[in-house]
Amino acid sequence: MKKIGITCYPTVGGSGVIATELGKLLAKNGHQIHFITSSVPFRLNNVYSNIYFHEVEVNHYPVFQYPPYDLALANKMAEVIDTHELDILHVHYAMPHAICAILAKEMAERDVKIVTTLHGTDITVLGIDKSLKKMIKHGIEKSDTVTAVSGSLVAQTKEMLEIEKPIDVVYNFVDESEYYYKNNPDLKQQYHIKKHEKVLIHISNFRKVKRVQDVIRVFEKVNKQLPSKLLLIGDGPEYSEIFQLVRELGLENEVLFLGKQKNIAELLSIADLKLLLSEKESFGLVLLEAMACGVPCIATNVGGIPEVIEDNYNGFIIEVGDIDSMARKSLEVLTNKQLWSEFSSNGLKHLQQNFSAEMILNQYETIYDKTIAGD
Ligand code: GMT
Repeated sequence: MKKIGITCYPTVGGSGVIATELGKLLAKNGHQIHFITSSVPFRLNNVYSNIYFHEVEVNHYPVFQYPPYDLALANKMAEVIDTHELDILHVHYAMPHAICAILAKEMAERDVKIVTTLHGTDITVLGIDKSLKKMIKHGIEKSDTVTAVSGSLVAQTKEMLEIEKPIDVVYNFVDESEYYYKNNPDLKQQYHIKKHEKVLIHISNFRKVKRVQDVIRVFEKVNKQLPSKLLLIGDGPEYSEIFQLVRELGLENEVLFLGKQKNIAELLSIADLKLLLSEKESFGLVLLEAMACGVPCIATNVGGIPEVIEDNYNGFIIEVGDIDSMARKSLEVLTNKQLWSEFSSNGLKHLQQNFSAEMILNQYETIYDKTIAGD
């Protein structure tokens, strides 16, 4: 049994999901888990006797122009390392979590080991920012072990930050006991979707990199040929622009804005096709969630996506912005029953072979053992 601290962004987002689900699986395997975050991670919705939550509180003194969250986090980490005798502090995201962990390790009396998992944005977006580049590099180099969620992210990190340190690829996973096809014929009806209408789905945080406008334009073309509806799940900075585009194209009755949702597996289970058309994506966890529910995917040829979707096996991979091809391939999957079934079952196979929760949990446990042993 190990005592493991976990720090992540606790609100909605793939990295928070992975960190929390990993914590839950580790706890099930007998480890003692300590979440050190700004609020209770949103996926931590039950009571677990060996999972603890330590809230990072920031005091808003008038002398501070900006409340020092990162320092408060480092202080809390150091406190938890010593009082709970942590063996490992596993932080998700180099910025700022790895930096805080390094500072905490210096302050703590106990020799904790730091494992940092890179999820993407800190490298692909922040890594380009000169004001943070040195800091991110420092966080990675001073961590005892670094993992990244795709081979593509490892390559990008090494290239952009000129890093020699080995970085292990540990793919993301889905909890198959939660994500599976859930038969619920009434749900389609509740959304006023007719039986014969095909359902396309997009799930994201509506940031610019997600190119949700492309999703709308692809759907417009599909909808001209095939009775269909588009479910948009999530919320974020591009929301109003997307809403405006849907109006301009006269698709208000065909596009359903569902906002943030919790029961994603149920919504995926009424979908026929998943679209993820981002210009940057280090992994694309939502693709795994779709595959687990038997939904074929169309996604872009960027970042870690080709490590998740095998072109013409469990979906199609298309160049960013190539709306015509995206629409053509969407129609192909949606109208060819045999192809759809092949993609659907290949997706499940691919998931079990490469991204099963058990397999990934094992990989992290091996990494913890090696890190503690100093290998
Ligand atoms: O995609 C986002 O904007 C959210 C971000 C996050 O913090 O969850 O996602 C990143 O981490 C996920 C979990 O590893 C990956 O599945 C996403 O591909 C990655 N996002 C990007 O690289 C843009």
